[in-house]
Amino acid sequence: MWGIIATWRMALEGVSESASALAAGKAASTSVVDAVAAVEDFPLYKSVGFGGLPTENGDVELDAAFMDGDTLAFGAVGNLVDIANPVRVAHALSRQRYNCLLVGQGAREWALEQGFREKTMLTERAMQHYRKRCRETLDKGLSPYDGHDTVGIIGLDRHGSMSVATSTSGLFMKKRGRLGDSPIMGSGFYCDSEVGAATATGVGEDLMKGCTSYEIVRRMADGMSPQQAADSVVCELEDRLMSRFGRAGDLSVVCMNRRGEFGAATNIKTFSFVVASETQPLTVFRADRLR
Ligand code: SD4
Repeated sequence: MWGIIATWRMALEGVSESASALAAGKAASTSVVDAVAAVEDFPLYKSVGFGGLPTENGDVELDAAFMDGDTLAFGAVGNLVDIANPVRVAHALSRQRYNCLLVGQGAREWALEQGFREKTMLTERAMQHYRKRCRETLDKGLSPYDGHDTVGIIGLDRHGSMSVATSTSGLFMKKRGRLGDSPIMGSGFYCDSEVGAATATGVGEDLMKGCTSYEIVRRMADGMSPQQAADSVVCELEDRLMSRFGRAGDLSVVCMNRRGEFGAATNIKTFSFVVASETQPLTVFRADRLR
């Protein structure tokens, strides 16, 4: 069995290529990294990689992660500036024994030392969005946070290995140095080849409150189907946030177990996700708000 699942329609092209690679027997690890890198490279996606929207200071600070479900090794970068493919840096970090999560200047220096390519990630189009937002919010002060989506991709290969990778520019107009859930293991992603994997998109500050991805994998380990695990985690987290915190941001998740069965859940009106597997032709699905 092989399979791949990704957050958002923007992953379609990358998933399509990696689905063929997985069908041909390629490893889950390289397949998910290549699929995420394809999204990072596309200049018109405003929330990932090249073309991502900037912080309130006008810099593009990117977060990305990778986890290998066989070894539980992970690598992640946060607030990485002007390096072409953050997910490839995260993948390389997962091969290190220590220093697997690097942020800011340290992450950039390490990437450059390793020979990763420098690239100006702020595009003219992203700059226009930024200037427009600055004008709109001149009186009220800057107010984050719309225009954000993370690509998160899970792969299962024919050898039974699973991997997950994420990449995002985080929240538009975020503070310099702000990290969301996407580079944080257990919140934005988790993967265990003996069970399955999950990845999240939405408001990182809220997704982290539930250790969302780890919780989904734990429920799958306890015997829930991927769909049951996704539904129950999103509903319960939203309830907890509402009753204890008084509000709940966007929470969307996808997951897959080691048999290639998948699930997705959201508390927003519609959330698109992409799936392909040995038994599921490449399809863009839409999950609707649970209730
Ligand atoms: C973050 N979770 O930085 C990311 C952003 C995102 O849909 O996924 N938005 O908080």
